[in-house]
Amino acid sequence: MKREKSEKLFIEAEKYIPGGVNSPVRAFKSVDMPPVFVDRGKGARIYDVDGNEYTDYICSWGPLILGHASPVYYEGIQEALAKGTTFGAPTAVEVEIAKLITEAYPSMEMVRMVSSGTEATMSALRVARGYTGRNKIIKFEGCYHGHSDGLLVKSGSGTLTFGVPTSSGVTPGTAQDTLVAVYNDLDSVKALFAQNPGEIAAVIVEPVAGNMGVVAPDINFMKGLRQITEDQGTVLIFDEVITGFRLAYGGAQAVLDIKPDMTTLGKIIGGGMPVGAFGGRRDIMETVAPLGGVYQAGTLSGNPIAMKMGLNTLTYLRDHPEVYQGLEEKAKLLEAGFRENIKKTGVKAQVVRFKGMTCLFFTDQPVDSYAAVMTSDTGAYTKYFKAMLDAGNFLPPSQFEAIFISAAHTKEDIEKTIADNYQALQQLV
Ligand code: HOZ
Repeated sequence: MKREKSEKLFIEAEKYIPGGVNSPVRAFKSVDMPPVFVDRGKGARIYDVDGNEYTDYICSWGPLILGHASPVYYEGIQEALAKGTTFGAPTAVEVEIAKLITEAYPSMEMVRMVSSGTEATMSALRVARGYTGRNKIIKFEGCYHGHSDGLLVKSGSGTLTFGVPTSSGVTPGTAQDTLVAVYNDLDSVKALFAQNPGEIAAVIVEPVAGNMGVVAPDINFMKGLRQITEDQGTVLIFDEVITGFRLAYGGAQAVLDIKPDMTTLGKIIGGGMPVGAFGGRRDIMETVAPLGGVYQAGTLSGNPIAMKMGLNTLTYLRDHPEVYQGLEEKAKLLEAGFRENIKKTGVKAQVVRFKGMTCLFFTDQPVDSYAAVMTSDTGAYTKYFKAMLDAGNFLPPSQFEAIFISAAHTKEDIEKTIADNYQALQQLV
């Protein structure tokens, strides 16, 4: 596949933008090639600036649950644009989406809209600290909660991909309030509580880890987190920026049947626009300004165009529960096909799937922990990625990211990808 225009654009981009990209995970650096510049998308497909067509398994890193450029996202948008794009004053659509979110997530009695997942998690932690009057938080190694200082400690996603799980520029003072535990290991959490009695404001966790590839939660671990945080008066925050409205309409908390104290959302709730949200129990959320002393604000928070696109998406998902059944069926098909190909080719690889989220790890160890994730052969992933890209499959350019599918992907798309997967794995033998 030729990508001359992409290559030229990248050379130009590198002159003005650090690494030529506006978010590191887009750089394709870890798969040792220049990034693909996208021209347009439709349904399950994206088309690059050279005219190459791909089936998209990134889906903008999760938001596009209905595929690219679905008319659902755009309903009423021309009219909304004509009225003006931002006012810095409340609009009716903000109330509508807040109502819908709180109905879908009973644990979120109140919600505040922001413009990204990073803002959502950063703000949720401030609220938890304000509410409890404590400073320390617990996060898990390999979990990624955006790029605010205190959360860039032993993080996932791009930080893992580029080997900087703890970012430079984070002060020791900030980092010392972030305690790091082991995902799926309750004893590691108990030990931190024992070492820091009465000091832990919040435990923040991805209820299904999706930023170190995909690691499914051990249900007893998650239930244990709920119990210990309840016992210790610590705020349990589910970071559902990825899993919210994706695993199920009610997110991972509905699937796992666990009620956190606070939840962060993003991605899908914006219908492709930059939106995040944090919310939780009323008594906790009433600490947020102007009701309480925890300050949080944003010029474009609750932007009416973004809210309308989010509302369109969420309303559609509420009214079409078959979307979730379809996503899971397609993910199961992908899982079964990949497993069969691994068996036939003898390549050392594992498939992890949780509901509609999937990941293929190049390791011979079952992947149920960060430690197992880290045994993956990233060189093998690079070769695999390139072969899949040339066959027309747009996979995440990193071993440590999830495969996302959308309602627009068909069974035939998945079957073609399984066939391409076989050929790509053969090249690794
Ligand atoms: N970190 C997100 C994927 N796990 C994508 C957002 C980004 O970093 O660009």
